[in-house]
Amino acid sequence: MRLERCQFNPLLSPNPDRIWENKFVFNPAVVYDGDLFHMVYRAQGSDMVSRLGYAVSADGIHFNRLEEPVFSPETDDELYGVEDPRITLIDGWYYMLYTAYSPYGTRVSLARTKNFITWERFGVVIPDVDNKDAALFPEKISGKYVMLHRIHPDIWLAFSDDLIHWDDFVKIASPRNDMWDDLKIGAGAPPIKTEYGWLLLYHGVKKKRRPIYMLGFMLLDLEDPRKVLKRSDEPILKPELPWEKFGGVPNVVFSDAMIEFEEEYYVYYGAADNHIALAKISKEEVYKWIKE
Ligand code: BMA
Repeated sequence: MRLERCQFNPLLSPNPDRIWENKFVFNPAVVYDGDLFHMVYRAQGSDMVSRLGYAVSADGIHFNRLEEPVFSPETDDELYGVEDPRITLIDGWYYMLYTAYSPYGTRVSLARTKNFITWERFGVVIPDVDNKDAALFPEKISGKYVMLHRIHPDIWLAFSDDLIHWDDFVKIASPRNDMWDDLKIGAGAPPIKTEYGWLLLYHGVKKKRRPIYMLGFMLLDLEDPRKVLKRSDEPILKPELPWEKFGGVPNVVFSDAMIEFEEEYYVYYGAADNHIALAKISKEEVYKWIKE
């Protein structure tokens, strides 16, 4: 099972005319509202601070960007930047988990919006521990909101009544020796519900002198997402093209976004921490893997 790259890749590249995004654009969150594809992407410019830009598209391939970032560091926790957004629609709000990066480390933070331009900020929601790669499930499970997060090198869950206070941390998956994901793993996109379980796109990193970031799937139990039902033995996307192998950070495909569009899943990914690209797979192929 492999993702198929879009022929128009890369979809977005750094913009030399804009000081905040003239170096790198990568790792976007994307949501589809039934009409438009909304992209919130990570950008670095001359000062190397990560900010989030906004781009919109009618077909999921051709995106128009706003001139100014829509989300920039505001607090001491965000001194070095706001990174790697993942967006989930819950009760009419787009909730964004992102990494706040500062001299204190990396922290999972939360904000929400209805229009991608104005944001309500809640700040750090998992304090006191280096953490990243956080994503929300789109609905409550057994009466609780559920979050995926990453305490190095594993994928964890946390549970909450109000999306702000999180506890009951539990580790659900770890790197696997001698496999493609043997160094560390983290959630990719917010999970998508299927009749077979929660489909979770995740990234795995292979131990090498220069580590390689790749993508795979996990299937989590619908009622008890602590149970991992299945996991990719081989990566479904790995760095192969020149702009995936060479760039800001070489040998990286890294995703924060997978959406359902007609009969396919669209996976948006950052390539070499430098460009934004799209790869697709039919639902049928994924279901075949689930059932095999
Ligand atoms: C991770 C995150 C990602 C990045 C990846 C590869 O730790 O910082 O934003 O794409 O490393 O550099």
